[in-house]
Amino acid sequence: MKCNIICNFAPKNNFTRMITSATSDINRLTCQLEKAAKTVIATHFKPDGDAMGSSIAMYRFIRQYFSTDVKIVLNDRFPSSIAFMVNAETDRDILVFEERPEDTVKAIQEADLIIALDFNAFHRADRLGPALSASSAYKVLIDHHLNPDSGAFGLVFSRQDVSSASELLYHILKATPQCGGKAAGLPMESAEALMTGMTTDTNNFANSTYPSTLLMAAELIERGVDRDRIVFNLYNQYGENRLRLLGHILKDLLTITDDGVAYVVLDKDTLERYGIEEGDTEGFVNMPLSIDRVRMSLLLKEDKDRVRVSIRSKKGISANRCSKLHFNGGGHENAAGGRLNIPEDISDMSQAAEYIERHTHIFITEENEA
Ligand SMILES: [Mn+2]
Repeated sequence: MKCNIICNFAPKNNFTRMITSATSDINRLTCQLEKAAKTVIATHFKPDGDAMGSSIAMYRFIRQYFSTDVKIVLNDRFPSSIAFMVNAETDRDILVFEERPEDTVKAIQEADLIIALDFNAFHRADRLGPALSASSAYKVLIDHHLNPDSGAFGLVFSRQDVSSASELLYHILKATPQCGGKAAGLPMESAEALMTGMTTDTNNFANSTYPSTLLMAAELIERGVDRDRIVFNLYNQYGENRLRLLGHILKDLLTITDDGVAYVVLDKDTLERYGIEEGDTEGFVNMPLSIDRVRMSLLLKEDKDRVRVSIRSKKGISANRCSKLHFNGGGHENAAGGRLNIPEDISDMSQAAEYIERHTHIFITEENEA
């Protein structure tokens, strides 16, 4: 039986009611976990701190309280900068499509329960998308992006007034009968992973921080989470190359248009020259927003056959809308992702700057207010 329900929490910032008023949906989730023989946890491609944090938290929670077999499926491997979250035991249950395509697809096909975290539609799982869509498993979405593809799921928890999927999952797990409304009911690995995911999605409390976010942080610290260690692991463990590249970007690569659009294009050569891995450029796209006249910031990275785009904007400018209209993507109001396809959008990387300037000019002058 299918039941499409948008999880109806209480009004914004009323976190006490927010946690309790979705009881029936939460019961439905735990009931599915009790019934399931094989559960698959899925998240978006190029998994970041929130994607991995929420996935690992869900995984450890299931392992602690349910007997279902559980696997985490990824399109591609998580960056080494967040590998501290993944212990050896958890890693054995992670299937990466780019490394083991058949096993990964088989796990999805055999699952009778799929839990999708930190993405709003299956195509965001890239090459896992078709198998996830085709599966007849019961599907649950737990996400904080705009425009969830609700029709593709039996149960939907979708909120935009939370910092992260990790935060939303925290409130859900805490409210399960297993946790009994207490953070103490969470396995320690879940608690740590949720703190990590929330921290990366808020840029360490710099954005999207709500009362419910701070409540979560307080309760997790009380639960015993070593936040100092998490922050150290996230922000004090980079290689020298990252800061050297940042210097090069700020000195030579950053362009700011008359519309107040800052952009940086990182081609393969540059990324290789500095030995940049996935995760190393985390946070770079936010930096130009510190400049008074910059209203929107874009970071483009060449990646195999396409160009990945990150967009951040100040209040009043919709990164989500700009990405949807010009960069084949979307996300949140002030933080979105997208891509440029070669050769559909640009013939090669040398065209990227011109594309950005032309399209963001149209967007800023004509479409943002529409
Ligand atoms: Mn997220």
